[in-house]
Amino acid sequence: MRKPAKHKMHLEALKETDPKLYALLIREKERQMNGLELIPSENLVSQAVLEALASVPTNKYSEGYAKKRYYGGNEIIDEIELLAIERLKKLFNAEHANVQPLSGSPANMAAFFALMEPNDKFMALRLDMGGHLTHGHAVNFSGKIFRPVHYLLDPETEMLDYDAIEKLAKREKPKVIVSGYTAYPREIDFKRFKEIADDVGAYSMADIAHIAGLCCAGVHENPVPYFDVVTTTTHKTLRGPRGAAIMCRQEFAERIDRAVFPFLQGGPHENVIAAKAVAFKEASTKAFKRYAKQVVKNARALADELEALGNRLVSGGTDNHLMLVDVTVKGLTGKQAEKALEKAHIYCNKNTIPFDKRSPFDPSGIRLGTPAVTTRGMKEGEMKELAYLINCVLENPHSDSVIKKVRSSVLELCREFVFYE
Ligand code: DSN
Repeated sequence: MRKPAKHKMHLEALKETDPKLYALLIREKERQMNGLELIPSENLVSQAVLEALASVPTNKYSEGYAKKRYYGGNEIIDEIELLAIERLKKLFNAEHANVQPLSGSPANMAAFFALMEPNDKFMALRLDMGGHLTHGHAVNFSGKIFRPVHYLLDPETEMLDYDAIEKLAKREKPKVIVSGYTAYPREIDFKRFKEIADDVGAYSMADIAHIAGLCCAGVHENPVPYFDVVTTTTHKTLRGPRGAAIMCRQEFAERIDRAVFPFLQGGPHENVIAAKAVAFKEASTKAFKRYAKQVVKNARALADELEALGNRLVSGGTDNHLMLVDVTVKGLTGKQAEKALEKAHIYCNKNTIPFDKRSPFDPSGIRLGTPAVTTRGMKEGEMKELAYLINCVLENPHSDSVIKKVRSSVLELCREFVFYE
């Protein structure tokens, strides 16, 4: 893979009219370019995506759907939205797609309300095991309005235990079974999930927000063609603008569309939908398939090297774009590790590990991922170096001189792999 072309932010007018905000945006771009982004849910979008985001559909109200809007003047907006829908359907082999969800949480909320009534029971993985807040956490709508029954990971392997999930499903008879996670480093057997759901008469729902880019590139099993409903964000491995989408079988199309609008949302953000259309086109290219493969290769290289340097990886490694490192082995908490790495311009997030004895505010682990550094063009060699740098910080979190040395190596790498000019 060649190093990606350099991309630009166009801020000429802002520079004139609002120098204060202009300066902040430039500083944020510099921060992104002068650091290594290992938060697995973040990525770097192309200049074409940025241009579509900053385009005139932001001026337009278009409540409703193509040809059924509540405002006039939407004939071109209809074409933009239909283009995004057609591209997404083709990318994932979906029968129906809704590209209006503003973000991952509202997408999941719409899916839940399309499939369930308040108080209905559903199954999902618990947050501290790698699930998401919207998968039934007590502080979230999903745990307040519906009745979650959580499955857990196997305490020995720290992986999904499909036999235990099947047993629980047979006992609990949920209306929906949710698979797809926020912090699970292993491959998901979606076919098995579908069989379990069919067996107990539950709807199959997958939240592929994290792995969507891997699914459409054929690097991870794609559940869309045979699952009832699949939600995703568009800004993680899919490398599009911040937003979300829902795909489903035709029989759920009307329920999904009505749950997004008028039930949950108002006017869709059509400039973002235009940017989604750009990203879906990009994701259908051979170059994107190569990118997705490299994301996984890079994650494996980073995980292997971290392990070789004496770190403990949850489940012993990774099959996808992310990994969890149990930093208590190095005498640290997740919060301390995140902060020390941040000083060295290496960005990650503190994260619970399965059966964590610590609180989510200062858990035992950190979560690392390779989507953004792979977009910058880095490969296995750089991952090896990165593992060494991360390990230096984890072993010397209080040493200013070590952090300074690591930071200067990080800056050197960053200068070699510039993405935004
Ligand atoms: N915030 C996302 C993540 O970091 O995985 C999930 O919503």
